[in-house]
Amino acid sequence: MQLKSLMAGVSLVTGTLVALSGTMAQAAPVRYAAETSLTGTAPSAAAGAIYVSPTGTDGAAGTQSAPTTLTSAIGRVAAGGTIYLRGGTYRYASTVTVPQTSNGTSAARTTLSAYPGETPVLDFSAQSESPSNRGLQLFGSYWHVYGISVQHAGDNGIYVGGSNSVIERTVTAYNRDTGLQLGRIASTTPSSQWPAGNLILSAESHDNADSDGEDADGFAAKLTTGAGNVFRYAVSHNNIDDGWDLYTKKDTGPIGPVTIEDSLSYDNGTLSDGTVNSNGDRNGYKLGGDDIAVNHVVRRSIAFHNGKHGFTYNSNPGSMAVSNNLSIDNAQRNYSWDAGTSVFRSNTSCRFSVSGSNDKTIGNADSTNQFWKGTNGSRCASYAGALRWSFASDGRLVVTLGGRQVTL
Ligand SMILES: [Ca+2]
Ligand SMILES: [Ca+2]
Ligand SMILES: [Ca+2]
Ligand SMILES: [Ca+2]
Repeated sequence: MQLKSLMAGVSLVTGTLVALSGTMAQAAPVRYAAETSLTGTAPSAAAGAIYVSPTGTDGAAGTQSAPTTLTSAIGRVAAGGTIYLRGGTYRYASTVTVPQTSNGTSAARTTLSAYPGETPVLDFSAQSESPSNRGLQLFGSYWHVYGISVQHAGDNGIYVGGSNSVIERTVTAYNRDTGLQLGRIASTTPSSQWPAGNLILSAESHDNADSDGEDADGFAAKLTTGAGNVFRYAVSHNNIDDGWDLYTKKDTGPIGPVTIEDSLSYDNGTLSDGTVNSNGDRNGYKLGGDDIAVNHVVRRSIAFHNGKHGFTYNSNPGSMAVSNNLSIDNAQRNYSWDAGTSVFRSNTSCRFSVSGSNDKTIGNADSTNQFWKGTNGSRCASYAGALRWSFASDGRLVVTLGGRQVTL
């Protein structure tokens, strides 16, 4: 039932999002299969790989014919080695951790990948909702995680505490805190060792929800993250709190600058089944906290039909570079900045069916922007209609509005 419900949810959200009504059209689960066909940037078959299957055993050799378990494979993989997860559902009651001592190198990341053409799903339904019940914890550095779904964890689905890893084509869904979150390994971890230089690539995060509705975002690099973390071609939707959250707090100090590019955030604040929690913040991209300046970069990204603001500075008074973004029909402001010295270039704001509020920006905004102050600018004519998206075989995010491909 768990797999079935994930498949149903994924097929639903990969269908058509009708802009005017918010109704999702039905669609066969075709894209889910295509998305994990691994024909694009997937790691190629590696000699000496360790094979893992849902029916593997700890003591098995880890060959194709004698697969082992994920936890055993993590314990024995060499730096730069490869673990293949065969398709199917892996049920865990305890967190799976890649320890801080397990590192690849910049020349050869250690790979944890779906076996080509297959879909491994790590399911943590057996966990209760608790901060100590994360799904997959990546504390090692220089890893490449590819093509894995993590669902129903009692806290984050995937938590990245290490640095310089690539997290690609993952799907984090129905977890009871943020789907994919970056943060320090322990409360004693110094800020010099906060996770840095990670790339979240062609990843999807949806329907994550905590019971009080306050914390579960799609993606978060917040509170205790270092410099150089990048989200590219990432899609966050139907999470109970925000699509992205870059919150920073006085008691832990500023996080490092984050880059979000070529990404999509839609319908956050409302789960796919229609659930809304009044505690949810519901922003597409929440870019700050506690009046702390951090100079994030947000470019070529789309906020669509989120329950509060599309892009919000959220009290970040820094100099963010905000360029070539598109924000449509978010419930309050499409762009919301009340302070700071951010630089805005070539951003577009449109309203077709949600009245909302006028955009507000403080900082350096020139005439290349078309903000919404009661009327649509000329560029909006190209952006009317239903939202659809998919990942191209090379991992690029392809978004269409009204059947027209969006190029920002
Ligand atoms: Ca948590
Ligand atoms: Ca919140
Ligand atoms: Ca909570
Ligand atoms: Ca949040």
